[in-house]
Amino acid sequence: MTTFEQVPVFQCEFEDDRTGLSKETIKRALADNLFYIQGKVPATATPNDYYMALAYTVRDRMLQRWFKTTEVYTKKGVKVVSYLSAEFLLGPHLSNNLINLGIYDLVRQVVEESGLDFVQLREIEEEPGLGNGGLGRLAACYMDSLSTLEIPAIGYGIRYEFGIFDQEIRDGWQVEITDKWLHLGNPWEIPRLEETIEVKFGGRTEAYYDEKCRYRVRWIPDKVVKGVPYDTPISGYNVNTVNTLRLWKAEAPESFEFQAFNVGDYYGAVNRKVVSENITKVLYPNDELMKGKELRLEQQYFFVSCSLQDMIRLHLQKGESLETFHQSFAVQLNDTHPSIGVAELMRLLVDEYEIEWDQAWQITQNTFGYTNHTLLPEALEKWTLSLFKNLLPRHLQIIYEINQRFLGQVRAKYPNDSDRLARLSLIDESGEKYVRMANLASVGSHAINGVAALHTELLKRDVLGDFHELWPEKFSNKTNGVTPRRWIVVSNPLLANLITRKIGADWISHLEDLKQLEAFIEDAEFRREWRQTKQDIKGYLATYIKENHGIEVNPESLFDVQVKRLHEYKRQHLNVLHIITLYKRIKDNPNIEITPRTFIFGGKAAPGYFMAKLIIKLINSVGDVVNNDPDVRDRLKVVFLPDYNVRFGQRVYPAADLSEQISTAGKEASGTGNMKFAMNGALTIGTLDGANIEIREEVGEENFFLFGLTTEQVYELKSKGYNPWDYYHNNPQLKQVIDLISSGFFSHGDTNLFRPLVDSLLYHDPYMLFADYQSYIDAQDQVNQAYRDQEHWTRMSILNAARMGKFSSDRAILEYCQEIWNAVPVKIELEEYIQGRA
Ligand code: KOT
Repeated sequence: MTTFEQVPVFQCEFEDDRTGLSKETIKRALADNLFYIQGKVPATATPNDYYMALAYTVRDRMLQRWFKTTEVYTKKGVKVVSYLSAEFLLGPHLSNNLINLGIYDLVRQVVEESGLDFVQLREIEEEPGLGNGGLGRLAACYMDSLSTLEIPAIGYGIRYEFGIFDQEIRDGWQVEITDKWLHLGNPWEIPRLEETIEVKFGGRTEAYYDEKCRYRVRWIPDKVVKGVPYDTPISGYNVNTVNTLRLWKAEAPESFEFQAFNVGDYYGAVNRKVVSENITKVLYPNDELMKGKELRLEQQYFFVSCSLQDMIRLHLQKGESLETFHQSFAVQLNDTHPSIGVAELMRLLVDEYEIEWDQAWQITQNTFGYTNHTLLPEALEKWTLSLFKNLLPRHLQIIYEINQRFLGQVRAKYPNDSDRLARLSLIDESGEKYVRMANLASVGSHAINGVAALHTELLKRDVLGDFHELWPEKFSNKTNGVTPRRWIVVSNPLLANLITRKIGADWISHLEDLKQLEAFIEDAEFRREWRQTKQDIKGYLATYIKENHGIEVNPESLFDVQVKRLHEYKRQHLNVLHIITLYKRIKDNPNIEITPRTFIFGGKAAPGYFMAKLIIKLINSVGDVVNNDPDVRDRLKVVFLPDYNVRFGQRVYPAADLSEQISTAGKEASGTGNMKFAMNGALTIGTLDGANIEIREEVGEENFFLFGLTTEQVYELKSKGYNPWDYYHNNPQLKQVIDLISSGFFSHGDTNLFRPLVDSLLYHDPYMLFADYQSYIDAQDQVNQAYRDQEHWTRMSILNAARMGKFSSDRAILEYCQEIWNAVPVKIELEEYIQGRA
């Protein structure tokens, strides 16, 4: 059993079933919640009933802190960070809250003493998969750190009824299944029906003169939708702060139904309701791809308008005037998805609260910060003018006005530079006209940041180069981080305990303390324990794979893992080329000495992304051949684990020996999986891309397997004309591998199946796999060599974990607080009987 002796447990002087932490009280609370909330007695209760009772028991123990935290934030003078994100990829709440409250072992014990299976109950929780990947998971890590650092904060987003689809693999292909995460209820959220907000859509605008003869515009919408807030508590680790994640659900307002009923249009009324409620039905499953769908813009505007109106209400409730709005809220735009907020805040201030344009603009710019998460051109958001005008006619006028004033400034600074003007304009007029959301976010924010050092440099040079020239002072880098609570303590309790036994538990909220582990590097017993821990965890994963997927893997083999969304730039297919290379070596020389490896893949492809789906099929097809070839003698195994999600991440990061971070240099903005692996003692094979560069700097180049072209070399090669065909012809090994795929060897003789993939590589290879192939294979050969020396490998593994302090989301959030948000911690004090002796 895991123990966290050093983690303080909140204890109570005075106990009741709602807050008490004695074993007896928790036991009674479980029984009470089962009866009074689930309406069940043990004789009829299902495992889900017990899970629900357990979840309510834990939630009850957060409520006092949550209430107190919210109360303090309504006080004058407290600045609140408002994190606006279309995605929050939270993952399961139960274990995380138990750890943050310091009651994991206690509650587990009580559950087991009550004759229940704690692990079974824990696994019942449906994870809220309200995000696609990195961007949404980052938002979740940041919420954890904001609470842990006692920063007043609120996360605003969308309560999708269906989150990221569940993935099944049939005949090697991805099949998408609806994610019905709410089907058995969600005990972690509380609807706040009385704080519902109205959002307008469509219609037209009308100019008029007010009573003071001022020119004004009013918006006459043709649709109004209600936004109902659902609040989820976000606990901090070992502190009283419990912040709020407020997610909006769309509902149709009654008034519209009645109107329709009155004219006898029953169908129309119900249909309108359905259409309104569609807004928050489903998460768009495209990662890093912009699709100009109207419903997507509706989603964005819906949650942003609800959130800004909510903030204004809170600000006014404090008795403040709107002139000081930016002193109450620092609003961060998680990429451009919420960037319509710039126009919406202007509309609210100017149209609804009658503030003069210039002052409203000051407030707006002082309020917003903008984080960019990608350089991929296909991910940059833009909306056609016609779509925009139909849905948000007033916002389009406001954007024109912002643009006119902004371009006036640009013209004054750079006279006669029409090309620059065209690039900076909020409207793309090069062909069909578009609103450029990155330009709107950049103009409307006082701070713009990238998510890793290289990414920020490229942002300043390329995508936002003109903005950087104009306002260099707005730009800064905030390298991403991840929360060590979820990504070490919750997911890897064995390693967490080993570390805590050596250096105490402070590292959990001060990750730089992991440095202290370096003092034990010469301690053979410590190295043995470290190795044994990794081995045990690999054993658990091997059992899981056997039980759930029927594949036998050798826990002694090197676990080589690539888990992330499927995308050509992430180059899962380069990994496959390596597997085939090894396979070919075995086939050519069955007795060759080879380091046994298990290749583990996981990740979802956007449903409309054919090439990504074909790569999944290729992985599974190669796996079928390799796993069943007697010549291989189980020395290589390839498993694609379906439905990669946060929960599975928690299982796989701790078990990895090798972390695959092999994107084409300049394409991965940061990556955060790379951090989770290294924190858990995996070594990285990677390119000089995103945060890999900084990870390598921290862990030392001798503890990192580097390969591939640099960003500069990628540009150079592209500009002088890259020809993948030359690499194919000049590298016999590569040629053999590609020819084997083309020959139908992995597709039952079908030479057409993988042709689109092979042709794309041979004739275009936009992500330059062929250029990096040999360097990748050489680096993998070094990995094999290194893994044979287990003592040395263990040292490298320890050093990787020990040097990951920088990549805590606590460090990242502190930087945002100091350099962008101007936000400071606010201690939440509890009454004596709740505070107890903690
Ligand atoms: C998706 C659509 C539009 C714009 C950006 C995205 C996006 C970017 N989705 N995920 N990302 C990832 O964000 C992570 C957090 O910053 C990065 O670590 C990762 O490199 C991005 O790919």
